[in-house]
Amino acid sequence: MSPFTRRAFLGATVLGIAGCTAAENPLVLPTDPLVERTETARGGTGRTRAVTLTATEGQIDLGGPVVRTWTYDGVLPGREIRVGAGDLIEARLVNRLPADTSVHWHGPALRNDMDGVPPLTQAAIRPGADFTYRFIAPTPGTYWFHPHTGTQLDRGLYAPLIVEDPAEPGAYDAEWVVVLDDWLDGTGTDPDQVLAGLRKRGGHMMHGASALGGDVAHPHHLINGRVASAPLTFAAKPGQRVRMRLINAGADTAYRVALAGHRMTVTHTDGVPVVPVDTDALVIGMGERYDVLVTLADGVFPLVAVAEGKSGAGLAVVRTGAGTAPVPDVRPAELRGKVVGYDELKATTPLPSRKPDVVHRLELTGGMMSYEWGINGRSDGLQRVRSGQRVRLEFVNTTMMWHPMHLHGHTFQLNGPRKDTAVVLPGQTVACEFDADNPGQWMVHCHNAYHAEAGMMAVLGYEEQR
Ligand SMILES: [Cu+2]
Repeated sequence: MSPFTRRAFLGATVLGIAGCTAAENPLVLPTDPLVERTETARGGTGRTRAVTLTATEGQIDLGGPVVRTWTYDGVLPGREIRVGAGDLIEARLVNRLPADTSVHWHGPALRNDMDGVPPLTQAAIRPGADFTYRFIAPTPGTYWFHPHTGTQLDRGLYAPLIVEDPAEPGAYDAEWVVVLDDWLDGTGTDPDQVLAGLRKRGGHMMHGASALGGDVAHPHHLINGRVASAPLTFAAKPGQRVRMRLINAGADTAYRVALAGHRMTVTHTDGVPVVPVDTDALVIGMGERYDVLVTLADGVFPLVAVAEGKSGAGLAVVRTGAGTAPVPDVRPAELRGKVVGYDELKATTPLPSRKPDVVHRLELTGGMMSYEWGINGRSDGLQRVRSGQRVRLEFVNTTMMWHPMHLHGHTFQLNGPRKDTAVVLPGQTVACEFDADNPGQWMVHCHNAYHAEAGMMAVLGYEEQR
């Protein structure tokens, strides 16, 4: 557990850790009536989707390897939650784990007290206890959910959250949700042991030929819970158009994804529509999502997710006709083709241009040897904003590692696309802007589960206006 997560954020202690002086405004806590008022103003459809998620320990078959791990309801990935934009999600989490847990809803601009970040936005859900998340999912998109507690993200606790667009033209015949994950839990180790080892011995950067290596050797790479030697098959007919929703649920692995024999048309970044762009392959950092359209050819085609800078890959099979199944280590030529970059992607509804009211510089700090990561050299920093401000965040990566930086409760505008998670390469500065329109206390952190737990996190805190 990082020093940060041990601190009590709720209540007056937040002022202490923030180094707040008497002259500074108090913060808008998750319990503030303003949070409720903001939710009410979202309106919504009046429809409710009620689900129960049971976080539980048990045996899972990955398609050969059987592991003891933690999942939602004994399945991997967990069952998807699918709603329409504006619907109310009522998700009861029952904790049958031997540890505290929480559920963070990754991507949607939801009410702050339902963001699932103990102790910042709620108390941890204790073993044997339950907690019901109730929030409007205001914006269509491909999202997902996972715990925001320790390294639990690197167990099997993740599932898609799909918010459909009632105005979607639906110009496709089928839709596949494709969840990528690096796996080590139950293979003779677990994420807590791995983190303890990184802290004790320091990490080893695994880069190979890629700038996007990781810190940890995950023995398996999964697509929808299956190892490459026992892949899932997506069946369709030649000529059909398919929307694939790609989600990287990994803890420490960027994936390079391609479908053999096909180009993909990118339509959404982190759930937000972009002007369509064709590409051979995509590189997806942890926490990122891409939606693509593909018109299927006739035959059998591997869908491959290569672990960048590591060995191994996830595999699924797309079958529209006759043909032999691909070998587990197939590497389609498209993987070496064009990879679309952020600068080639343009949001169809970009944030209107405006001078920032406040600029926060977030230096990503730390290193592999001591395995202490931070933002501006600390793990408990506070960046103050006020409702109505245009905020500019500048992520300045001073480290030798890359970091997928995620902001809760908002999407931000990059130079091109709008996203909620952005890869920042070693030595690189990435600037993003957003309008502060969702009051509360929000995490901004690295989505490498080990970096986050080793301290690379801060809070974007709304101040009360007086
Ligand atoms: Cu990181």
